[in-house]
Amino acid sequence: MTGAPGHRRLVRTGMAGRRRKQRNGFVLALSWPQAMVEMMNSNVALHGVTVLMLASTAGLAAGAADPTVIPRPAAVTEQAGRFTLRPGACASVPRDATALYLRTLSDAAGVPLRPATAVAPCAVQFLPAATAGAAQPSGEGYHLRVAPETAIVSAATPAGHFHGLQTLAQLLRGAPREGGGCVLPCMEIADAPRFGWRGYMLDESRHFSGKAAVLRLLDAMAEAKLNRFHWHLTDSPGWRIEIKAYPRLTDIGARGSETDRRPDAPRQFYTQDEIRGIVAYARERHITIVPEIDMPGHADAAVLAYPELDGGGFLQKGRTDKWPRFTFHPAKAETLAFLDTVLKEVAGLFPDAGVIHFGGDEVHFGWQKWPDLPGVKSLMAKEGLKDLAGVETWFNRRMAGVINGLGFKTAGWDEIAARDLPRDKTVIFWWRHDKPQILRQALDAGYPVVLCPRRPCYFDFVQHDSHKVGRRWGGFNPIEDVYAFPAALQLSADDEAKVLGMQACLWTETTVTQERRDFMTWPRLLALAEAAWTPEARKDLASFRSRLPAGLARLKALGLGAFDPAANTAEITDEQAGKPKAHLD
Ligand code: TNX
Repeated sequence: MTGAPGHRRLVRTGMAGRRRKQRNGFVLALSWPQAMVEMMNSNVALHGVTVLMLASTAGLAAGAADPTVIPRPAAVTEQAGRFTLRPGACASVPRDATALYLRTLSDAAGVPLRPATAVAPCAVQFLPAATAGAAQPSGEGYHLRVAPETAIVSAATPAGHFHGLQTLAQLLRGAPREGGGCVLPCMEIADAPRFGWRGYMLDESRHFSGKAAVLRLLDAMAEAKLNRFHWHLTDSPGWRIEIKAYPRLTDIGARGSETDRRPDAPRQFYTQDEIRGIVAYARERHITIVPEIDMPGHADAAVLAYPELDGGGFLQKGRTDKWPRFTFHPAKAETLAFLDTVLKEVAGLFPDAGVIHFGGDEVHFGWQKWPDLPGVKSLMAKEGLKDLAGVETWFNRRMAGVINGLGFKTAGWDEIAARDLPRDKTVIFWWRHDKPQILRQALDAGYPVVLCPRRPCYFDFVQHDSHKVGRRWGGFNPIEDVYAFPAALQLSADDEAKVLGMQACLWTETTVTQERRDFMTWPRLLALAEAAWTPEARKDLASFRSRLPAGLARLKALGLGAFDPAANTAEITDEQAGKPKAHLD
């Protein structure tokens, strides 16, 4: 392991480092022992992982210095020499994921590989962290050493190995071919994420994506090292998850969508078997799926199926189809028993989720009828609740208790920041970008927070000023804003420690077709992935732009359409995607 001497400058990440400007775009060659010394001296730790930032004033070969990897690795060191992955080479990969690892590497390199059999060292090796030398990767971090004879990924966890696999695969995909082999410049990468929660939320209710699209999405997310898929499975237009105890939820509640209100519209939902399969598929790719069952608002579909749960709603702009049954009756024994049972089945389907999201958003839009509901009146008297917000708080606490009792943390939209829920068992999703005081309140109260403010994290907002379809709210969400996030929040070190991470949310009111959902998602989700993974001081928009063409080509190969901001490609609207006219009775 030798680094090119004589032209080294170390830029540290961490709170102090983040404020320091990187004066050039190159990545420094630095040997690990020296890196270690610097690291020990610097005493900078970020989320328990020490990350080095290396920069150089020397002109290094671009291929190794800024490899075409998204998200950009925390530290890259160019080394002398070349590594060639030849057809039939052996790869020693994690035993429980042999097929996935071999397929990923073979496909990326375009050469067949074979699993390790003999004692002789393989060309590609996945090893425990202890073999990585002094600077040990931990958690989701990994080291990748591409040497003349071997490419070695070391990590302390299966997730770390998996992220290293994705980096190596991206390098191989972009590598030149020579004599049937795939050639990489030698280098070392030391990488670890800035945030532990790097996510994407998909609204399945307004318009349904379905299993094939979700699996494709999970593949692309895994390649970008995203690790949370927040699955918004219920909302007013449709209930999308089979619940065995309540079959009408899917017999009735799963019919139609935001743009198809026919009572005999086809049912669109995930069976429990499909969900188990998708959860397993995600788990293999180190993505945790966090299910959301929205309550007590956004409940029309469930209430349509079980009218006895009705807590009333409102009519939107005089229309009769939106949303007269917006809330669950918050104080009725039947509602509580129903939700308890639903949550129990959900908990069984997502055993590793850690968190169940119970929504909690926008309840006040539809609670006008609550004061007239007999159960609500008696609950208020019995519990001494002064107003409807008090009823909402009582309901939130009641349901959070159930979720916690099932062994999960509760997640909710930022409305629940005022509910005084247990700090160690509650995660707040800050979404109202125009209410920074709510983020402040949540952080000051000691809640862990996922950042997903409408601007720039809602992908139903348009991404280019010329685009006609989609939301705007004092602006829109171009890829540059996604990439820069969350710098504008100027999080202190204390704040950042409480921030779990960030996610994009695709609400699907204005995305009827999969083509349009993909168009709104990509490549902004690559920008979000880099923003969530790469240390702030290593983020570089020009570098990201230079790596984006490879990212777009890969999305295409995965069957995912995308906007190309550099070429300003045509907007995909549902009409262009060939969607038949919406059915609005
Ligand atoms: C607000 S975000 C909502 C969603 C909508 C979205 C549209 C949130 C917690 N509630 O129900 O789909 O805006 O941008």
